Amino acid sequence: MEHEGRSAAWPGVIEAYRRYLPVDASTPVVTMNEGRTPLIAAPRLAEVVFGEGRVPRLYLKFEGLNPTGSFKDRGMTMAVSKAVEAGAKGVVCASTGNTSASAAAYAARAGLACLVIIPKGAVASGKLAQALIYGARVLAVEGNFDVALDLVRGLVARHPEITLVNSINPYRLEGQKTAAFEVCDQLGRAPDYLAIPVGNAGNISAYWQGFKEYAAAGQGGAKRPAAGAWPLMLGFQAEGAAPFIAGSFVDKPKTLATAIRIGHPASWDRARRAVNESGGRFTAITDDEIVIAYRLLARLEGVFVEPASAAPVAGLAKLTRDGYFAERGVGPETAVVCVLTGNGLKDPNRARRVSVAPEVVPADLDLVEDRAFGREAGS
Ligand code: AN7
Repeated sequence: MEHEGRSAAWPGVIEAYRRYLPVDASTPVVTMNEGRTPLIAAPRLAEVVFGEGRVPRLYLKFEGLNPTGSFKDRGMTMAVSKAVEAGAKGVVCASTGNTSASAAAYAARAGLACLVIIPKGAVASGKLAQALIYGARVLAVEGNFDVALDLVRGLVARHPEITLVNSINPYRLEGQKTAAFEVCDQLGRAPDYLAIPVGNAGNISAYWQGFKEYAAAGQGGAKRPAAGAWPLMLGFQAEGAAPFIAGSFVDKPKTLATAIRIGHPASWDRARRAVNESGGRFTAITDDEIVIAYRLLARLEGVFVEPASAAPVAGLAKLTRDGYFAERGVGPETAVVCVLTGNGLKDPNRARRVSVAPEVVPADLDLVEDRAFGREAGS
């Protein structure tokens, strides 16, 4: 590990990667010790996703284990620290849910007010619960995320004392790029492929920036001189909310993966550049494919994510079916990292809806045995 906190408790991403970040000794660091999420080997899932034959090594970067349950905390520690440094009175964001949960938590810790604008009825229950309990003021607008983000831009134009903490705030991506550093540190090199869901397109842009900066600093590529020092970037969107695949903005985005129900991605140019420069691609998958991947992650690897985070797993399976990996000669020496952006507990209703409800049984040993082991027992 390259970070300076190696022998002490993990200090959070700003202290761990301070030399790569726009902070100095006077920046008040607002942290919940986010980052250092596990990179989990997933051989059982890999067999199913990549099929028989030359199966690459699949790793899951489980960002759902951050303090508020998503990757947003990496960017929020930076954005809120810089807001405090600049003397902001509060922070504001539009959100499909995770940004608001993270902003509300870091604002609480910093003693700042937090205002959140969400699309009414389109935020998973756990995320809304978080924003509320952390003490944010939450306004639900009749409109989608893109409408909410426009409103927030208008608000900060009128109230410069409030800092916008969506990913158009450059400090957000600075923080989020540390995930790419960690992947390189954990793997001992840059992966060959990086699979990631794409909504507002900040995260794919941040990873790409991170891989390039780490390579430029001599990190992440040293053990693999023959290959590139960065991965091919594979961005995945839900079919009903896939502006990058359509090549233009989508006005009425639709998908059950509410986190990525976004039609006008703010980081449009940066994300396209990440994919083009790396030689990767954008791919759309259906909601049905997302749900299959969502269940497979849980059943084969014990990893419970929210639906948006299953999108890249669904996408890797689709690319395999389309012959993408066979053409490229992947095998056991190939490392594929899949970014699992959010925790499954964010959206418990979805998990229940795609599962068999528990059976009610009388408290009787014979009856319980019968139900559990008898002919009627479920699979
Ligand atoms: C779990 O919270 O946009 O492409 O407002 O919550 O960087 O936007 C969330 C996005 C992927 C997409 N996975 O990341 C918000 C918000 C999860 C997410 C994305 C989001 P970006």
